[in-house]
Amino acid sequence: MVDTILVGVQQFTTFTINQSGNIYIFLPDSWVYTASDPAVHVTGAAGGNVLRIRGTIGSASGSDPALDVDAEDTRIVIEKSGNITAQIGIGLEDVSADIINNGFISGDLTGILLDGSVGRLINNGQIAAASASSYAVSQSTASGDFHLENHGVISGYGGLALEAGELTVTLGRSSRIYGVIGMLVSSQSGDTAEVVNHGLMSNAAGYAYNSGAGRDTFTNRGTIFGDINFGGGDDRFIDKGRFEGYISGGTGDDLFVLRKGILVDENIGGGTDSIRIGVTFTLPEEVENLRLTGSRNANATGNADANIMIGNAGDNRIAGGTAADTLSGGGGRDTFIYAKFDGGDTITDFKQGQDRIRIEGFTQFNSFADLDFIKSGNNVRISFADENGADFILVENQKIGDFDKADFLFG
Ligand SMILES: [Ca+2]
Ligand SMILES: [Ca+2]
Ligand SMILES: [Ca+2]
Repeated sequence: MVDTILVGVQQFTTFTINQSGNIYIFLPDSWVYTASDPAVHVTGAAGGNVLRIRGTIGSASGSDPALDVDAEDTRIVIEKSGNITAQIGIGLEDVSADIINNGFISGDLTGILLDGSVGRLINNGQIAAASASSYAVSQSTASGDFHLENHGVISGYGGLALEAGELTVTLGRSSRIYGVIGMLVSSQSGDTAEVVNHGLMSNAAGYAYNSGAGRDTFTNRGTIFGDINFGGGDDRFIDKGRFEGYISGGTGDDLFVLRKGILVDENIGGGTDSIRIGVTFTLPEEVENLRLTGSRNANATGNADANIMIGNAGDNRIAGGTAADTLSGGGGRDTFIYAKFDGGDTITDFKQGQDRIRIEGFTQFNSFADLDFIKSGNNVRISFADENGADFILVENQKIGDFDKADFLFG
């Protein structure tokens, strides 16, 4: 039998809940305020309670949370008039809980401490951390599944400090996350973090998102001011909004699907990384592969790595740069750029009468008559052996007789 208990207390001593399975409604004019002990303590034996906070809960100092929950399956609803202010606003340790905040939670150290706890946090109100280097929501030990949804304001030195486990975060249209660090994800190898941002992450001086060794999948449909560091793992960033910052994929094979050119800072040897983008783009160092998306006429330029470069349905200029690059134009009228000392490149889908090869930088090979064509299986190898034995273009699925001077540009 579930009892609904109306709590109208106004007291300076701890309000203790030690019975299970009830609904406690803290009335709007209720308050519990302590010096350092928990203001409201749900003891370990008192599982399955619902707390609806319409009044004020607070403590002045001390390491105990103002709302200290030691019981499993607690549902906490901070209603609009609800207000929690302390060193640590709400604290949960190794328990499962469901927290919905529509009110105001403020902690000097942290607004909500989810120490090893699993469950769900939905914020429609405000969660703030006051002091330097503190986070509004902090999960300080590894845990299992955790789902966080924000439609309100989360602010502090840092917004969210989470352990990944299996983390899903949804930041809605009205979500605002402010801080020097927006989200810190202390993930381990094998952890996953899935984040969708529809709102604003504003972290002008630091990281909007800074993750660890786990696998991150981050979709941005909102606005991000600040840098992103994905750390280890095969990470994926899909930008469909506005992103103003630097991005680093760290180790692993990372994929960035971008709307516009951004600053990419890949670690040396950070896996095989790929960028998909619909506009002219030059691969930054240590990003290997580039695919143009959509149908806009755009150019793709590689770097000193062996690149896989793929054009889109539009007319593309595709230049692999040095090392052994693999170039594909896709549809449209594409121009493949080959410069002296570029090494041996392969063109996979040359279309006669449609695509062209521009040859640059040679002194002796500057007309069609200067080119050497050698049959190589189903392919044709265009060689520049007179000048540099390492330079050639392998054009797949062609016959020597297919080529004429209209296929080439020089200079
Ligand atoms: Ca990575
Ligand atoms: Ca194309
Ligand atoms: Ca290259």
